[in-house]
Amino acid sequence: MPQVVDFDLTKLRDPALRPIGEKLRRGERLTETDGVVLFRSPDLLGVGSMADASNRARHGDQVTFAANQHINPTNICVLRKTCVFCGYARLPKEEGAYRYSLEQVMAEAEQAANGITREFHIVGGLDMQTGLAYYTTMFRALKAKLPHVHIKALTAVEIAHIARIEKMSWADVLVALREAGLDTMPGGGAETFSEAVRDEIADKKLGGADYIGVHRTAHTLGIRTNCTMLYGHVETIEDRMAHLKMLRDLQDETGGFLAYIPLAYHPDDNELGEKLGRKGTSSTGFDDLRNLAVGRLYLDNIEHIKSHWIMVTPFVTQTALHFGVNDIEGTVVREKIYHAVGATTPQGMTLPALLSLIRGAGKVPAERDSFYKVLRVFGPDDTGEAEGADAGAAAELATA
Ligand code: V47
Ligand code: SF4
Repeated sequence: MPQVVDFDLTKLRDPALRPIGEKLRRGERLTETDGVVLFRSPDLLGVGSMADASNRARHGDQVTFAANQHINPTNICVLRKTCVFCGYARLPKEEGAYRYSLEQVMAEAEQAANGITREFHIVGGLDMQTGLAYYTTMFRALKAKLPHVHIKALTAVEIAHIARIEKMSWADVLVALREAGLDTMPGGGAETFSEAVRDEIADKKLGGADYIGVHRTAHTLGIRTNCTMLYGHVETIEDRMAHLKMLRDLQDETGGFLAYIPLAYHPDDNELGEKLGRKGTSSTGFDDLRNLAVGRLYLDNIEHIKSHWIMVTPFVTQTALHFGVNDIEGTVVREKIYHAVGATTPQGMTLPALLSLIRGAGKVPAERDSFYKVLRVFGPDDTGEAEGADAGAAAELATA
């Protein structure tokens, strides 16, 4: 919910931002029109300083991260030809197509057996062969082997896909997955909700209203989720704001979103990038920072704004800590989706690297669990070395 933010209006060079700064000072909610002004203003520092003030009012100088590991069990996807922005998916017989057996998933997860990982982030393609049983078996096996590890799995699009091939309702699929071990859901698959945009970049994908519908169902069942927006492709500023409005409205209704993560479009090795002639030109740092700042200011009912360093580089993520961001993607271990479309960032980050990134911005690092409970705050000289039995994942990471 909006809160009164003690903000110094003299920081704003663009007069168009002044009414927005005044609203912040009165604790008033921003409108979609305000959002358009924020996106269009040349005064990025003005926008950022408002987002920073709002973020500090909630989180002070603390920046959180989780020790997580991505697992992408299959890249086989029925939408391979129609999600033209995706470079990760393959048709079943295409070169590079893969589908992990349970043993392969467990082998990848074993990397976590040394105690590093607290969360698995599991997402993949819409594969006709991976129905409900594939995932319930996987989640049960993971929980049996590593009961302490949180399972954040399956986007709304994957839930709807499983429901369709199993002829079940979204709710029944979610209940079955939860019984097998699913704890929360990631926010992927949202792209940009505008129908015109979807027609151009993902015309067969679950629409915006249904993405919201699956998340509403999850929230109603008590399953918390994240939300995202893919930006920097063919969408307009108005499309972005209409998308954010749908997210904010659902959050008003359910309060089920934990975090918002804007995702920067990568144009390499996908049909859309070629069509747009954008090879090698990802989003700009300017736009990355602005998307995060607008997320913080407009989505006043979503507590956590996360920067995904894999997509926008660790350098932009570090700067974003002064543009409204209080949470950064964690250790990851191995990332496939963005590295299929031109991401040149590392596939994982060690604890010392994360700590120095956060401290380098003058912030205080803290490890969190998947529900954002802070597990450990790192003091200025804390290297993450173990401090007794409870030092946990972070300590192990320091030596990894
Ligand atoms: O929905 C696909 C995106 C998303 C490209 O919830 C692309 O904590 C850029 O949602 N360029 C999946 N992006 C990943 C995701 C996510 C990531 C990190 C954290 C969380 C969370 C969620 O990846 C897809 C799609 O929007 N994607 N292709 C591309 N060419
Ligand atoms: Fe499949 Fe997701 Fe890629 Fe679309 S974005 S082709 S649904 S893996």
